Amino acid sequence: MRTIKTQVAIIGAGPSGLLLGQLLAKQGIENIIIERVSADYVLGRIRAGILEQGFVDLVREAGVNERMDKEGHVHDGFDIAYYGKRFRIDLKALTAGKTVMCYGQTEITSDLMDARRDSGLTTYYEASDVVLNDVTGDSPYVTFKHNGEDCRLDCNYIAGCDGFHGVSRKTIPADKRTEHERAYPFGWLGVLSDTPPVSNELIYCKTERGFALASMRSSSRSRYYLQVPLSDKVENWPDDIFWEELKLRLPPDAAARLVTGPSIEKSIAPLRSFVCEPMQWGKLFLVGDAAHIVPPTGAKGLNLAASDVSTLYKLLVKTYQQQDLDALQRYSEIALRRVWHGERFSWWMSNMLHDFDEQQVGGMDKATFERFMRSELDFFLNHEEGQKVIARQYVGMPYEQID
Ligand code: RFL
Ligand code: PHB
Repeated sequence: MRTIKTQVAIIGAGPSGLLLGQLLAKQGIENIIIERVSADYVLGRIRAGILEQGFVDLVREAGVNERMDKEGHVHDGFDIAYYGKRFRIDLKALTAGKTVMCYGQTEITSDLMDARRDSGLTTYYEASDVVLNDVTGDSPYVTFKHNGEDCRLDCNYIAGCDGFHGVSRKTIPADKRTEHERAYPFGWLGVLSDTPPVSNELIYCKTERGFALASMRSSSRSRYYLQVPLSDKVENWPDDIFWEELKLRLPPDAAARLVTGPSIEKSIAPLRSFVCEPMQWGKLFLVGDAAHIVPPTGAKGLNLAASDVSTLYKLLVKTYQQQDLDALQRYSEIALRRVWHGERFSWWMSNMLHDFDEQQVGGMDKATFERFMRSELDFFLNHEEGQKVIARQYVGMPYEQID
């Protein structure tokens, strides 16, 4: 058995784990990351595209902002189109100057991996049999296999950044955690293509045929999504069928501008709202998708992960630099306050913009629910106060001060 020692063991090298590791290292707090798959596999997952200002600031604090600041695009607004109507949410005007940044999760992850390697920080990729031990005791440790060798990582604290399917959350005994969940009866079929986007801002579209989203990664790379039944398969969507259906769901002017081309990635993601409470157990702290999932409609998943990272990072700095050993007790309470804001916003946006194919939604028949949601859209989009409510949440609620 190989024994290694660090201050903070981080489980998972997704954006949460990598960003936390970089921030801690900058403050002189040692950390080691253990990741189940290879770095290439992590980079192959196409996910988020929209970063809130809080996330951008945190990346800058970590000193990994050079490429993001050069290649990321600031978006001042986005469109919501429904049943022939179209509204622009002018984020900048409605929030006194706030905006979001369009820069792919893949790019951020790649930048963080490069920075970690350049700083000489250790990551064990392709680790198996990861087990968190003695989490409520004084000497927690993580055991795992790496390159056929049994390893033991002794540490002070464990950050569970291992996503929804990881081991960290399940380490908290079932009777000590509460899980809140809403699974939606549809998924998003996503396509990435090297074609110019139909617009220079995102368009969220509600139609009788279901939801669609026109997004992008750059001026030459588009990301589109279609709402599809949960039972659907990627094989049912050859490129030409995808483009045809997208055209039918986009507003006419955007459809006319649509440039099609071969897909370079195509996948279906189920939609889920999920929160695990509390987000800590002894010396274990859950971060990002390990603790909560949102449907992507509000562009909040990665951004909530970033606010967890920020909270845990600041509390760990207080613990190590000010010997404030009680600081970390506040983690779950602080993190969950912001998480529930993001959960509610994402759930609300998902309800308003999708076509539910369940017989019953929210205790009423589908047609009645649909009328409520149309009325909700009419109400919020037709006056500035309503638009402000959307804009304020889309750019992201402020991070709580930690003193
Ligand atoms: P990740 O990215 O899932 O990373 C977890 C890592 O942990 C590893 N792991 C393990 N490691 C060791 N031992 C184990 N037993 C392990 N089990 C798992 C995994 O291999 C993985 O590398 O979680 P993290 O870091 O918390 O990051 C969360 C984000 O990935 C996620 O919230 C966002 O992608 C959500 N999301 C979006 N968020 C936004 O803020 N804005 C968006 O525009 C946005 N769009 C999206 C999205 C997610 C999507 N999908 C596919 C769910 C669009 C889509 C389609
Ligand atoms: C994306 O570009 O992948 C994206 C953008 C906004 C969302 C969800 C996904 O709400």
